[in-house]
Amino acid sequence: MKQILQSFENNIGTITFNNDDKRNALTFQLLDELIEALDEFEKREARAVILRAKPGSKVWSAGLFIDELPNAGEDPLSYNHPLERALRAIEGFPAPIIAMTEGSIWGGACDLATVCDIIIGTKDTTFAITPARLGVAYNSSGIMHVIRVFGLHTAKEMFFTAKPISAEKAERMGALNHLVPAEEIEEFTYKMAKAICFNSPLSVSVAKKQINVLAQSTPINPSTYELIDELRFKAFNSKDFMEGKRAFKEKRRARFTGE
Ligand code: YXS
Repeated sequence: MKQILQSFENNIGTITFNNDDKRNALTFQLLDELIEALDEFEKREARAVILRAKPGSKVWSAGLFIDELPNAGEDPLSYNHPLERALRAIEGFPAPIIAMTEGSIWGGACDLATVCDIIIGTKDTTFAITPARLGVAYNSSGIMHVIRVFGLHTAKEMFFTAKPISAEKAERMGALNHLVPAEEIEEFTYKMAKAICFNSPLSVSVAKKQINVLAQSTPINPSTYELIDELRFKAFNSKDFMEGKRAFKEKRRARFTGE
């Protein structure tokens, strides 16, 4: 069964998560289908794309599919991981991508939403980034997405507590462009997408690229990069990582030892 639904109308592409039984968890299959849908929308010269869950969803996405997380010693978020490829596909897509977020957003899905160009939510939209809950260390590009969108202190609170932050707080931080009533979010989002479609696609595309490049211009020297890589290896090669995954499957709180 396809784990995303896609449609294309009036230059607007729509991708709808279709993995309800697993709370739209981001499986390798769903992520590959998302990348393929974006490739098709680019060929059809989409002028805006909307990424959404089904209307009225309580969970926009539960994050990476934990059963597909690797064993100790392998990077859970390597450069060529399907999530990383999907994030780059969104960032590099020539037109704006709007995350229409109904429901709670977890882990890697928080990264997916923050890399979209615009996020529209309702009062039930929450954001939680959860590596600490599993005993892993997120990757640097994903951390940068969260810092850039939520700000330094809120990003630290999210990574340290692994607790959801509310739609109101996300809107105050500028992470949510708009917080609208649930019954209006679909009309509001498509109205914004249509307004974008009326503008010059080249000008909009160049603006997206310029803003992304300027926002990411942070120098980092190689030894700092190597230090971070070493720290991440320690985390995803830890007993805590294994305990985090086991606890999730056994539906119990993890007992982390810091090893
Ligand atoms: O028991 P069954 O077979 O029905 O399956 C259950 C859950 O196991 C499954 N499910 C997931 N399976 C794999 N990976 C997931 N991320 C995942 N989330 C859910 O879906 C079925 C229904 O789940 P259930 O009964 O818990 O639904 P609920 O409505 O009571 O609760 C919804 C959630 C989202 C609050 C709850 O499912 C939940 O807390 N899910 C895990 C959220 C999470 O910790 N995600 C982080 C994944 S790891 C990740 O993204 C990065 C590596 S990191 O951690 O670094 O950010």
